[in-house]
Amino acid sequence: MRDPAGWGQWMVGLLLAITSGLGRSAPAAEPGETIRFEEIAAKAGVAFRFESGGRGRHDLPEIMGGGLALLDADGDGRLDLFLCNGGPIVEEPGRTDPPCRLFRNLGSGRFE
Ligand SMILES: [Ca+2]
Repeated sequence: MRDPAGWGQWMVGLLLAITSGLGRSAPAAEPGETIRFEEIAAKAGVAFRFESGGRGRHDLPEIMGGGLALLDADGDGRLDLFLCNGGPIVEEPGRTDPPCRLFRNLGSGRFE
């Protein structure tokens, strides 16, 4: 089952905004200033599309969605992204569920 509301992509965008801004101070917004968000997942090297793994049974793993973790997986001092898809409780023969992905933070808002 796809993510019709696009929440997975929205979450990735938010994470990129958070991880790329770690350690920096945000400039103060001026009164009446408009805050804009920009979709930078592809530019940052984060190619991930959330899949719930749903089979229409509405089991807990189907409705809970995937997950994410910010961790320094390679010990370089930069937070990496681990993005996880959902999945069914019972495997179906012949069906392969989309994998979870680890994106290593290269710095300067780039991941691989
Ligand atoms: Ca790291």
